[in-house]
Formats: sequence, structure tokens, C-alpha cells
Amino acid sequence: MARGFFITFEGGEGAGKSTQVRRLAERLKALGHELVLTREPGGSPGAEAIRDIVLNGPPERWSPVTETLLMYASRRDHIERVIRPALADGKVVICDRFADSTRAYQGAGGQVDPRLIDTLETTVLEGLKPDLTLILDLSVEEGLARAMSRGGGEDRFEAKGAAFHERLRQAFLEIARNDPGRCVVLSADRSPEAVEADIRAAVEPRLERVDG
Ligand code: T5A
Repeated sequence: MARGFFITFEGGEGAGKSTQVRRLAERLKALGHELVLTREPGGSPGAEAIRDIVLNGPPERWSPVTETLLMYASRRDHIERVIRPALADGKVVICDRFADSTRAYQGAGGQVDPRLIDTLETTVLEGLKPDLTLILDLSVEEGLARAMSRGGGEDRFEAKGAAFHERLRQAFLEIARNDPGRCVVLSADRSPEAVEADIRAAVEPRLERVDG
């Protein structure tokens, strides 16, 4: 039976995830892989509707616990309608953010009780775990400057203070330390080409092993 491969990108604001998702997708298409590119929050029509309400408005619009529940509601729809069907078809799924973002943003950043996040992860994900998570690591200052340079104004999370963003940077690094078989940390403070080369070096041997 075909086996899909699930890749997630994680990191703070402006780390270059969307840029690298696009570059990796072009590369894997050229190598002949069937791909699904997606993102969180969002990725299915229902989850995109939740994305609109969770990202827009003043920073204190939702409490961190409510944000956690909204993220997991959108994630469940996305998994049921997009991620699991694509993996079952043997496709490579590349997702811009996934469950680690909830641990970092709502858990470490928003100080939500980790037991709530553990419970949601167990019941909502039902064992679904990325095969590979690429964590783009960048200083908070540089990441926020890059996010701002894109234009379009701040979203609710970009508008939170530097201490919030520093907590979540450390949380991503801790997630990687605790799950070294799944996570690869890449320094994003380099040219897009240098980051892309490291991403290819992380992804391609793993995909070759799956393809047999
Ligand atoms: N969230 C999400 C939660 O709180 N909990 C959750 O569970 C989940 C899933 C999503 C927000 O939701 C939060 C986290 C987020 O705050 P989003 O709009 O999808 O919001 O924002 P981000 O995922 O943060 O993505 P960004 O678009 O802000 O940043 P990216 O994708 O990391 O960066 P990118 O590629 O858009 O690049 C930003 C700018 O930098 C340039 C690009 O050209 C662009 O202008 N750039 C570089 N410049 C110099 N050197 C490089 N190597 C560069 N790479 C890119």
C-alpha cells in the first residue's frame, strides 16, 4: 500500500517558512513526487474560516485557552478532509505549521496548561505525527523585522511583545531537543539558497528511504 510522507515547517514569525515551503515543493515536484501543500491554521474551507477569526482583531480578542481550542478545531477539520486522505493516497504533504505551533504559541507563549494541550493532541491527532519537522530558527528581532517588511500589517500574534516571541523561540528548540528523530533545526539567518540546501539535505534521503 502507498505510504505518504508528512513534512511540517515550524518556527517564529518571519523565519522564512512560506518561502522554503514553495522552494521545497518545486524541488519535490521536479523529482516526480505528488504533493499537497497546505498550512495551519487553515488548509480546508472550514479551517480557513476559523483562521480568519483567530488571526484577526486585537491581540487580546481571544484568551490563550480559547485560541488553543480554536486551533484544535481547525486542525481536526484539516486532518479529516485534507491531510489523512492525501497521506492515504501516498502523497507528500507539506504543511506550513502544525501541532508544534500550538505548543509554542499557546503553550509557551500563552502559558496554557500543557495537560490541556497533551489531551487535545492525543484525542484530536489520534497518533498522526509528522515524519519530519523542519524548524527554522531566527532571532526574534530579525523575524519580526522580516514579517513587517512583507507589508499587510501585523496579525494578532505578531502584535504580541518580544518576551512572548522569545518564549516561543525557546519552546521550538526544546521540542526539537525532545524529539530529535523527527525534528531538524536550521539556522534561518542565512540566504534563502543556503537554507534551501540544508532542507533538501534533510528531506531527500528520508524520502528515498520511504520510496525504497
Ligand atoms: N499559530 C499557528 C498559533 O498561534 N498556533 C497554532 O497552532 C498555529 C498553527 C499564522 C499565525 O498563527 C499562529 C502563528 C502565526 O502567528 P501566518 O500569517 O501563517 O500566521 O504567519 P507565519 O506562519 O508566522 O508566517 P510568516 O508569513 O509571518 O512568516 P514565514 O512564512 O516564516 O516567512 P516568509 O517566507 O513569508 O518570509 C518573510 C519575509 O522574509 C523574507 C521573505 O521574502 C518575506 O519578505 N525572507 C528572507 N529574507 C532574508 N533571508 C531569508 N533567508 C529569507 N527568507 C524569507
